[in-house]
Parts: sequence; C-alpha cells; structure tokens
Amino acid sequence: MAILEKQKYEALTEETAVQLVKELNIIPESAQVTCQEIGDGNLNYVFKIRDEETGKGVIVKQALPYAKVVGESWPLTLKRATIEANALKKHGEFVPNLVPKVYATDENLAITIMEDLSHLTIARTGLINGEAYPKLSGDIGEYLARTLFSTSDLALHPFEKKALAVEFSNPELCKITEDLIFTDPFFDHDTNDFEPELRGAVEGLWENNQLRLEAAKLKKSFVTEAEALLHGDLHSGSIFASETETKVIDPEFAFYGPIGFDIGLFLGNLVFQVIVREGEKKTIVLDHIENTWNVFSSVLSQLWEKESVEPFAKVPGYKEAYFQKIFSDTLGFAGCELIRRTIGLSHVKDLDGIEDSEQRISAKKTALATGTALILKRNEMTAIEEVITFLKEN
Ligand code: SR1
Repeated sequence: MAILEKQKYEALTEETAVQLVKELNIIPESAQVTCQEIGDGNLNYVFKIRDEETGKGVIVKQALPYAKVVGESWPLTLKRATIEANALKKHGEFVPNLVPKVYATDENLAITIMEDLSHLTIARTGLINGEAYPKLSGDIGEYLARTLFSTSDLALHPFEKKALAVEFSNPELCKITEDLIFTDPFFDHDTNDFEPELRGAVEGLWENNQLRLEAAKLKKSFVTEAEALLHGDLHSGSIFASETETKVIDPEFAFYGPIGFDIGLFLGNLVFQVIVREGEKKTIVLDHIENTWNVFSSVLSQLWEKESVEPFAKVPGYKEAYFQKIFSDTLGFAGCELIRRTIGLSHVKDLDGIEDSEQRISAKKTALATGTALILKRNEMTAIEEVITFLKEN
C-alpha cells in the first residue's frame, strides 16, 4: 500500500484527484479516465475515478476541514482521514471480505484511496426501496463479533490493546457523538431540528427525567468504557450491500468504546425500517434484527471459547454477564440513535423521505416512543425475541 507524502492540505478537484491516482500508478498514466465527485455524506468529498478501457474503478475520499452538513462554520479535524484508513486496515485484518481494500493514504491531504464499491448500493437507500438484502444481518453479525472481539482485552495483550486505544484516540469525532446522540436531543438545544407537530412529543422527552437519567448513564458508558475498537458510526448509510455482498465503509468515528454501541446503531437504523414497512417486508427487517444479534452472539461465543486470553473467561457465569451487559447497552444505544435521527441534527431518509406529512409525523412519533422504551426497558429485556415481540406490538 502506498503512503504519499504531500506537504500541505489542498482540497482536491476532479482533475487533481485523477493526477494523484496516476502519480501513484494505481491507474496507468496513459489511461483515459472519467472522474465524478459522488459524496452525499455529511463530512467528505468522494471522487470516483474509472479507467474507461479496463473498467477498473477507484475511490479517492478526502476529508474536508469542516462538516459539509453544517458548513464552514463547523471546523473538523483532518486527522479523521487517518483514523478511517487505519480502522479499515485494522478491521480488514479480521474481516477482509467485509471492508474495502485500501490502496493508498496521505495524512496531509487527508485522503484514502480505496476499492470502488459502486456496483453496490448504500444499504439505507436499498432498504428504503424495499430491498431484502438476504446476507446483510449475517455479514454484519460476523463483522461485529470478529472486529470487536479481536480488538478487545479478550483477544489482546493489555499493552497491545492500550497502544491501539491511543492510536485510535478520536476526541473531536467522539465529541460530535457525545453532543448529537447523547446530549442535545435530551435538552432544548439549537442543534435540534424537528417539525412543529412534534413539539409536544419532544417536550415530553425533555421533561422525562427518568429517560434523561438513563441517557446520562449511556453517555457515561460511551465516554468511559474502552472495550474494543468500534466503527463508531455504523448506521445503514455506512454499509454498501447487494443480494450477495456486504461492505462496511466510513469508520472515521472509530475509537475505543463500548461494544454495544456499534450493534445498537446498526439495529436502531433497522428499527426505522420496521416502523415504515408493512407486512412481509416488515418481517424481513425484524428477522434481520434477530439474526444480527444471534450471529453476533454465536460467533463471539465461539471466539470466546476458542481464543480468549482472559483467565476469567472460563469462570462460570462471566460469559453470560458479559453478554447481558452488551445486550442491554445495545438496546440503550439503539434507543438513543432512534431519538437523535428523529429530532436532532442529521436526520435519516427513512423518515424524512415519507412524503405524506401525517404519515411522516406518525412514524416519527413511533420512533421517539420506541427509542424511549428501548432506553428505559433495556435492563429488563434479556433476549432478542423479547425485543422482536415488543417491536411487533408497537
Ligand atoms: C456533523 S456530522 C453528523 C453525523 O453524521 C455522521 O454520519 C455521524 O452520524 C454524525 O453524528
């Protein structure tokens, strides 16, 4: 893998992005190429470059020094590009088939050059269009179990684990999550964004001190529990999918945090689809939720039995307690994600894309109520089947 050494940051254009991949011989100098900026996320430029003759494509992703979703008034560290490239490489050691290949990085330019996955669709878009993605939950369950186990104290010498935790220290991006997921939606904060019809329901959240107390506990877990190297932003917009493939992208929020956070974000985003779908299509998503947890826990359990270096791993009851903690965290974080994507900064198309305003407001109220219940009931629920029953009834 090439590591470029540019002296200073400059925003790429379609022309300079092409120059760069040619300089690096990722695409030959003589090749006829096309280049398009295709980024539709909140934070980065994404250039897709294609060799017209061979059909080979590469992606050049460049971090912007501010959050695109807000504008230049919200400066953002460029170090996140290095975090993202290193997280793709680290997670790629454990699940090479589930992340894109990285061809080159440049810390000063804040770029990662990687495999083009545009034959796949962003899972959120596909799910909104009614896709079933039969491999999605099995692949993500596997991704979660292998990346989280392999970077935790269950698998690593404590020196190695702590060195990784230092390498992946990501305070600026964590602060975004702390504010946008855990704090702002539970207060009357100016980053919040919701329709006037939701004001009653939102004020109900702000007055619910039991809920705010539980949100505070979840925030504390997020801030203090360095359990494993998380993706850090594992929503359905961070996953490419097709009938036969799944690839996890965009780990710029990666850091050492609580294992349930990645699982909770993924499941929370599936819950939006449970809310908006009907009949058989809803059942498919409920099955994905159940299967994600089941695959995650069964693969983690096998890794625990065969590969754990933790002496306490064999103490009767420890594994069950460890899994129950992850389960309860997962539900709480899923609940926070449901609430923040409904009334906070940075919404989801699953809800905002509903054209009929009555239906949209009703779906958003359901998202808020479901998020609240998951946070409040997370310690009472002990099995994924209970969650499925609850989601079917609500
Ligand atoms: C300012 S960034 C807003 C959101 O986009 C990312 O995908 C994260 O979810 C973040 O919270």
